[in-house]
Amino acid sequence: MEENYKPLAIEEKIQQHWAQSGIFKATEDSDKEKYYCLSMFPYPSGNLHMGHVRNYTIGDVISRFQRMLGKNVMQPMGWDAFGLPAENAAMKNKVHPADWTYRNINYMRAQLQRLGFGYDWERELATCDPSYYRWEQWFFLRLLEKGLVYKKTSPVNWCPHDQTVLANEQVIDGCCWRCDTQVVKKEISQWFLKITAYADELLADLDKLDGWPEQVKTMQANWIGKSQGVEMDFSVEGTDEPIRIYTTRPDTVMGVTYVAVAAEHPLALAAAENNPAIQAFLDECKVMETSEAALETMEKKGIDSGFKAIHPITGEPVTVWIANFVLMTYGTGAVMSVPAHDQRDYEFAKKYNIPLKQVIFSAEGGDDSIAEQAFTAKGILKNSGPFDGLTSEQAVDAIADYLEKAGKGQRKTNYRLRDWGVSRQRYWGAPVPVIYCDDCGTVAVPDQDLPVELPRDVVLDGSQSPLAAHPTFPHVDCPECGKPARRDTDTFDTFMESSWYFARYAGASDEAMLSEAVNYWLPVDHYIGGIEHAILHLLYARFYTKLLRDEGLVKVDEPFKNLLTQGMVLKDGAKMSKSKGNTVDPQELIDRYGADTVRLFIMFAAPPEQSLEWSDSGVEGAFRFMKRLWRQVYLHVSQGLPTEHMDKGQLSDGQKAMRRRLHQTVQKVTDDMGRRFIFNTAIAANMELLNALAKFEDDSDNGRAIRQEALENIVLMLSPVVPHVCQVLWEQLGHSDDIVVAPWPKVDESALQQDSLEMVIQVNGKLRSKLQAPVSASREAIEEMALADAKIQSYIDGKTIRKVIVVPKKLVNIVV
Ligand code: LSU
Repeated sequence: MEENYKPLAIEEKIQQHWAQSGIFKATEDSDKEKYYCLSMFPYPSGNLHMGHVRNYTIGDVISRFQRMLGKNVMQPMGWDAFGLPAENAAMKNKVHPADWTYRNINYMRAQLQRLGFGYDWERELATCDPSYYRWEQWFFLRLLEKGLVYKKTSPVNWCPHDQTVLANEQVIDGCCWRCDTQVVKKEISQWFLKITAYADELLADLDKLDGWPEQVKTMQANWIGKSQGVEMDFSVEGTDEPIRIYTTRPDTVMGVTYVAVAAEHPLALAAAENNPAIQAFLDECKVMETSEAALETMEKKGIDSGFKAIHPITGEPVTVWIANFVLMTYGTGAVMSVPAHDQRDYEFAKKYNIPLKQVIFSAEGGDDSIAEQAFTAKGILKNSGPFDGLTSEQAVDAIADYLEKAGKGQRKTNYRLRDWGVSRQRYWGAPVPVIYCDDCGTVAVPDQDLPVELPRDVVLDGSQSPLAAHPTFPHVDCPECGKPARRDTDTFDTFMESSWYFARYAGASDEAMLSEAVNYWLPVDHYIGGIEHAILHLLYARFYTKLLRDEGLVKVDEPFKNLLTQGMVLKDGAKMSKSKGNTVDPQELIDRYGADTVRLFIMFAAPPEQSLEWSDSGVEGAFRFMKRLWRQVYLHVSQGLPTEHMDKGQLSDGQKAMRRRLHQTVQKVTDDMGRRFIFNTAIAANMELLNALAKFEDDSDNGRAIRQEALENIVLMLSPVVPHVCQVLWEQLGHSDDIVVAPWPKVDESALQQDSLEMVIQVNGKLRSKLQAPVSASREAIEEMALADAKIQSYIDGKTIRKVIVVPKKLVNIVV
């Protein structure tokens, strides 16, 4: 065995061995229990970020651990390859998005291999490959047949100068990122997937996800946003169309002092006719951002529409305002406003001098003043006519009943969730497989004509929709009547590809979207990825799984059994990012210390769900530990491996203590890694064990056999984290098999048993001595031993013993 640890040479050799032996290839013909471990696949953006390294190390450690526990493990990897970055890079560097993407894939694949991740590379996929997206197109057409997709107009960010649609991230302070022209909202026709049809199931099935963080389930539940409320109509003076509103607080309806409608509401449009001031306000609203975050923080503005709405219960007229915080795309595009009991309505009312009417008062006589802010709690109704004296809860029902009887409203369950708009007016994505014919209307591309391939020869100058501008792509004969027709020239949202890739890894096929093998592997047993995907990706993947199930393609209801959301990698307290200039390049570290040290540092620095603060000294520390581990095996091996078997019946107390320590560590590490998914403490326990072993200077036959046992176990237990060095050390410890498939250490229960244990002896509460007491000793016997202790004798000599307190297994306190 070499005296010194040389990571680079070792790692290259071991990685070659893994590649040649195909040890990570996963098959379905196993009598072992399956274990599908998946890390979120990367965008091939260039090179690996430290965040990727963390994500993929966690996944690899779990995979390797489960394999050693005897599971049939499948861990795949691939590329979320479509998307805007490739187009932007193409424009910037004059390189084709496909070339840019595949070059990045090749580079990043080599980096992943260099880190020693145990992937089944035969399952690798790239979503920009026509053999992948053809099935996405095929499935879209199945959904079209079922009525689960539809087209409707919906606003996009539009740059009037470049004549192009912009993604949200291309709008900087309301202007186009390229030409700085003010961006406007434009209504265009787009495809939607009916995720709302599954809202109830998506919400209810969160309860099945025991292995998900509560936080993520809460975020999803809030996003779906199921609420019980009342829908009611306010008639409008001078028009036939009432304003329909929805509220979850019908108990406050008697406090309505105005109604607010969106700038696109028909009433707003009617108000703007012949009124330039209102028209100007509507134009202003058109250039507004509509994200929820923007809505929260922007200045709330409005204008009196001139219309009066009639309160459905009091019959009194209230002003109809047009307000920038009401969105046509949300609910009915109108809200009832109760400024006394809603903070946003309150601020708006104060700004425009609209009256407030308090109708809810504190039941317990608490502070319910509306002098400074709205009173938003529930309480007792006053100023509410027939409903006076009711509690909010009672009033909800009473008012709903009243409105229903009067035919002016009804109870309604609402969802915050909207249907999923999947059309993107971009090039680098999967083409929407639809044709428009003047005679036949919207026609699906026939299955045998799939995939609709993305043409390579496009002009990308950022000023148009590249597919629409292509000389031949849009032109096609109608599959039904044969007359000239036009293709849809949009591409799909890239979340479409990531909604089913986990299934494709498990059941790829040339003949079908998914083969039968998918039912062997699904659900994913452990899914690891960033919290930024807590809502959209995870919700879309869950939705897609239900769609696939209803199409008979998979048998599960939910795709991911356990979910681990790893924390961010920070440097100097901030997320590592190029824009902040605080990134650490994983490649440099790998080149310098080797993959094992990087993996060890990442896993040791923090529990996976917490953020990890980067530390150069931490990396150095990890490297020093690798050298220590190597050295101890070296010292042991260079004496020649022990030939005698351990004689368990003949162990000294010291030997027993060492073995006990070893097996306690096995127990702890197994629990930390398998049940708690906490690896830093598992690694620390191994480090402590190695330190204890360094002090265990016992070269008897039994002593050496114990050292052999301990080193083997340490190497086994660390191998998921630092697999390369452990493979070499395993061989040096006399094994010819692959540690990758070696069984995980078992706890020897007999080694845990303790014949005696150390107890502290105090005199008047001060530590004075220690004693080895047999585990089975009675209180009386322990007391006797303590009093007989030579050191203790000197403290109690000549004094009166008042009391002796024995705390079993811990201490004896002698009060004198
Ligand atoms: N392709 C998508 C993606 O996020 C995933 C798909 C399933 C929607 C983590 C960090 C990230 C994710 C970083 C994984 C960068 C892949 C990445 N990551 N920190 N691709 O390439 O944690 O959370 O952006 O789980 O700085 O790495 O990230 S990605």
